[in-house]
Amino acid sequence: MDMPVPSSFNDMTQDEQLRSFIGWVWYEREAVLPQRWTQDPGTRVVLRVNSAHYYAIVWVNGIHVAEHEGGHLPFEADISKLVQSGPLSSFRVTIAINNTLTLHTLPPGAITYKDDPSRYPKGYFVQDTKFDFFNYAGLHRSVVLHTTPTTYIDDITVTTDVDQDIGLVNYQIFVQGSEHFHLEVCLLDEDGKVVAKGTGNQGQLQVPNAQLWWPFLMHERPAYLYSLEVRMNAQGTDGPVSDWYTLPVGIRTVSVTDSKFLINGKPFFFNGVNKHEDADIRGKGFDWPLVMKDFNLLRWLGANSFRTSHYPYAEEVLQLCDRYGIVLIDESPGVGISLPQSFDNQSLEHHLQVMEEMVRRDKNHPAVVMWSVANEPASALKPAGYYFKTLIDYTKALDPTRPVTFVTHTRYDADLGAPYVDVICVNSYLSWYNDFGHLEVIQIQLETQFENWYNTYHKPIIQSEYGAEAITGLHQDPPLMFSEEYQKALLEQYHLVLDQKRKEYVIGELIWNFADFMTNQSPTRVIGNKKGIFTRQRQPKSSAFLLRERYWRLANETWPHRSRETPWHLGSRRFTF
Ligand code: GCB
Repeated sequence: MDMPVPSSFNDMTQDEQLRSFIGWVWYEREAVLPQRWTQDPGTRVVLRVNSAHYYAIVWVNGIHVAEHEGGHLPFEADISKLVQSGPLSSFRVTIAINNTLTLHTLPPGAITYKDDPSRYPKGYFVQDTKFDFFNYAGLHRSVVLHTTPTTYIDDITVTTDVDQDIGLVNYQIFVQGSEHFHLEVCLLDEDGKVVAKGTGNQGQLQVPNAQLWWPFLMHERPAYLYSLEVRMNAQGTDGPVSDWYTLPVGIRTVSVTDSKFLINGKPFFFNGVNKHEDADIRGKGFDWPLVMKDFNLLRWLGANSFRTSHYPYAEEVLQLCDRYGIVLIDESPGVGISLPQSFDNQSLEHHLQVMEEMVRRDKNHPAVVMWSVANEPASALKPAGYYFKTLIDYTKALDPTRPVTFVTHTRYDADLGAPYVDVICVNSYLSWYNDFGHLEVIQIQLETQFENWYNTYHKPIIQSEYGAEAITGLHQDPPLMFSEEYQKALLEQYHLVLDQKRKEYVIGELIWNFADFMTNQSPTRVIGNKKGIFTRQRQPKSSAFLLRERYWRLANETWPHRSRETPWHLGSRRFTF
């Protein structure tokens, strides 16, 4: 059958068996390459798969070229030899994908065989997961072919610092294919003016009177991006080779005190949301109109941040965050780690590998201000202490410039991972999963939650999830659960405490969730999770207007010196694309 890419395959047909399919699916197509690519031995042809969920094996003309575990991070294969060996300019690419989750995958899952013949047919099994979103599968992001010269710029690492009004841009460049090369770097401002130059594979550029990268609504000129142009010249086997790459660079600093999160030395508050990559029909497939709509809604809300719950999002999303000044907590797919087996060495080793791939992919985005290595693990289990210490130490070694956290729902006095995080991120669903229907207990319980955590750890705290389900259009006053009124009233109770604690050590609030999203079927889910403040089709519920009023007000109160953002302009519109 024809299958669009990018897209999840699950919702593409009327076939329930395909929707809930577990096992191998096979993607295959022919591709035609320009003759230039196939005839020039100085060209390196690369096949890049941006996301294949979950386990993928790739063949070119039937020859195995790559294998990758993990559904949210890219991988690539150098296929030059295969496509340059004959006169053919077309070739066949085959990608087999298996969406089975085990105790050692991220996220973990388990296949349970039901072997009671009086209740289940022979060989019957189900995929169990401990996370609350549908395990969509397929080629979720683009598969691209691109070229480089045979000696090429393989990677760049940029870190930034600020000394008085001088911006410091530290760079390190990795070249593959030759030992003998010459590198020139050049930093340009947004007007294209060169502001600093350097040579060699590492160094520091100094930018006097640097324009810093500031979050949306925190400054009159947010999200300032310089461009780092890297040019390489080398002597290849067949003569001189050159390669160049341009990387957007935001100059900013991030640091954490015992009660504050500082960006460029100033306290930053996460007025934000949690999201999912999720929508009708396409499932987790990347979709530009959807992404654009979401960013416009974020700005309409006055939200300045989100967490990539519960896995790394598409690179295009991170690029837009850089451009708009939307701050990110970048989360790994370590969601639902709940059984002791998922804390063993095999799982830990894979988790370290995922952090390595994620940091390598996302390290240069100024929008990313913190790594989250997991969401709601069973962090009271004995092995959790060693597991999180190792994972967090490793992530800090990979990137010494950003704080690291994981998001917890364990009690403050039982959490064995919390000692190792820089910021306490805590989820709670007061008056939803406990004391349901009793909004009157939220204030006292939330106050207790914050005080317990702060008095134990003296670290800043983010309320990293809170919320309630609301079926859009369902009204009930006085508020009852699942009505729009109840969702709104619950948020208002949280806000009363958050307003107080923001003055002390609470540094952020991330609503669960930005939009309704698909989950497994269960007696507590009505075609998915309905805790969105927008519907799955991105229409606002009453709570969205409440949040919008709150986030714009908080931004105006906290950062009053910024020039007023006019969200709507009259007159003609200019579109860039
Ligand atoms: C949580 C999870 C999130 C769920 C949410 C809920 O704590 O982190 O993935 O969707 O609760 O709605 O139950």
